[in-house]
This record gives sequence, structure tokens and C-alpha cells, in this order.
Amino acid sequence: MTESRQKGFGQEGLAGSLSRRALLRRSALFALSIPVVSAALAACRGGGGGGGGGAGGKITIEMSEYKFSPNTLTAAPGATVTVTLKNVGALQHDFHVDVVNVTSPLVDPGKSTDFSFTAPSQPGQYDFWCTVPGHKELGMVGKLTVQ
Ligand SMILES: [Cu+2]
Repeated sequence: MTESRQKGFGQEGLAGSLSRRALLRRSALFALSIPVVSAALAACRGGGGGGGGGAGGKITIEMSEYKFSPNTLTAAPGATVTVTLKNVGALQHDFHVDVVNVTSPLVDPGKSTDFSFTAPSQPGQYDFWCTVPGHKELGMVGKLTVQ
């Protein structure tokens, strides 16, 4: 009696661990599908929202003398990043990401422009700055975090 019960428990234990493994595999797949869904949602929001600003799919960076605000930007490796460059200063400014060698057009005071670039595929921290002579030296720099 006790012997068969132990046997029974043993089988149950095995079945339990098997189904647990299957569950784990299923939840791993589920976890993988979450970023895809949220990326798709972000894309939808970015496309429909226009210039909503904020922390959604589209980021607005204000440029003035002599700073970017915010001066940090985060992107996924290889992602297409679109920033709205809004010049709230009194001089022309631009936005240069050295690691991918891209520079936005110069933005006139009071104007804004949408600028897209491809983030590096390698995670890390990269500098961006304004290429108008002297501005970088005066602190018009920021950090792009790829993660
Ligand atoms: Cu500048």
C-alpha cells in the first residue's frame, strides 16, 4: 500500500516536472512576444500621434544656448530613432550622432524638424552634440544610450 503510494507520488512528481518544463517554455515564448507587441504599439502611437512629445515613440529634444533638453536619449540596438528637434534658442543648432556619423539639418530659432537615424547595433553609451562651431565646447552635448 505504502509502496504503491510512493510509486504513485514518484510518477506524479515526474509528470509535474515535465509539465512545469512545458509551462516554462511556454512562458518564455510569451515573454518573447511582449517586446514585439509593445514595439508595435509604440509604432502605432508614433505614427498616429503626430507631435505629441513626451516619452512615447517620438522624442522631442529642445535645443538652446548651449544645451539639449533632455540631454539623454535611449534606443534599442539598431532601432530607427526619430527625434523632434525643437530650437527654442536664439541661434541655429543641429544634432550630430558621431558613432553613426549623422547630422541633422541646421534648425533655425523658433523652428523644429523631425530627424531620424539608425541607432548603433552595439549596446553602449555614445555622445551626440551640436556641430555649430563652439557649441560643443560650451556644453551642447548629450548621451545616447543603446540597450
Ligand atoms: Cu548649437
